[in-house]
Amino acid sequence: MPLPDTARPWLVDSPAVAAARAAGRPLVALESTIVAHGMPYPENVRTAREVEAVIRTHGAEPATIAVMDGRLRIGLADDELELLGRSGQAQKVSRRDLPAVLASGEMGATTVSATMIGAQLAGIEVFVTGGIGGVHRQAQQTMDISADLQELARTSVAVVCAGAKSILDIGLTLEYLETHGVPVISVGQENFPAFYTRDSGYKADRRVDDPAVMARIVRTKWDLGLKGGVVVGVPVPESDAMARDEIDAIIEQALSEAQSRGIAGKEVTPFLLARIKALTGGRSLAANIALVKNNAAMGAKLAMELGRGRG
Ligand code: PSU
Ligand code: MN
Repeated sequence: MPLPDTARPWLVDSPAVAAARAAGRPLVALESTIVAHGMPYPENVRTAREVEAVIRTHGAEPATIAVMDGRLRIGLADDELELLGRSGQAQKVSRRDLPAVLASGEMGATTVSATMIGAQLAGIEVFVTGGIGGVHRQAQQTMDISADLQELARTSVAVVCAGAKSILDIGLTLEYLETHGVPVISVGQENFPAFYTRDSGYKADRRVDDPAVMARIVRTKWDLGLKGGVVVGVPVPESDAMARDEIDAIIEQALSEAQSRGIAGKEVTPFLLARIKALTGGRSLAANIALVKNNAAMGAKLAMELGRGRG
């Protein structure tokens, strides 16, 4: 999809991204909320750099997306990544927040939804993250459904993740994606993964292990003019997965704390992530780091296959 002329002034490629484009090397988008709001410093910045390195190892070029100096930045230099991860100043930016944060010149960390928007505008077809947002538990009362899901319904980017955390109602999240025609692929197993654990207990639409087959599905969807994303769920590596009973109990506790403190709106997810981190004594962080790097390898392979098909 060509970039609208009115969007062009708001976007800027990093030198590394511009060079990869010129060389015809596939790009892989990365989000920045996971850096600014999803992990503590300095592990966040270190992980972001390691994830970028994994993508390069597979022949693609990473493009971490964020808002800085009134531009939607497609790719960040090392010092910019450091600033984003260390300053604690970045706003959490979803679709709703993007216009105001861009127009204000504030620094913004993009969620899955805003990163998908940036990726599509920049012509990037694959985006790697840790976990997607979804339908929250009790959404029947709160109507708390992540903007990530609407974005997957409308924006044509393949999103590689380790599933959704069970802070969410994973069953309802999958129902929502079905309603909006978003294919959900699981890699190496039938069931959709649950971030810290490999099995959510819910079936994905389809198991696909081969990135070439995955690329064909993604390309076919878009060839047909069917707008919207594809979710690729890669289970956390066995050796890094957490024990289900342990993480379930911690999530229940974090959820009840959020409720009793009246946490709402865009604060809910960051609050839950921070509490889970504290309550697991950092063990959740190790799993989180391992799964993002694992996702990066799959995302890069998918981007290479999609690039080959285009070639
Ligand atoms: N889930 C995670 N880690 C994260 C997020 C979600 O396991 O860092 C972040 C992502 O940026 C995601 C956002 O897009 O939280 C969703 O926020 P909300 O639930 O407010 O839509
Ligand atoms: Mn929400």
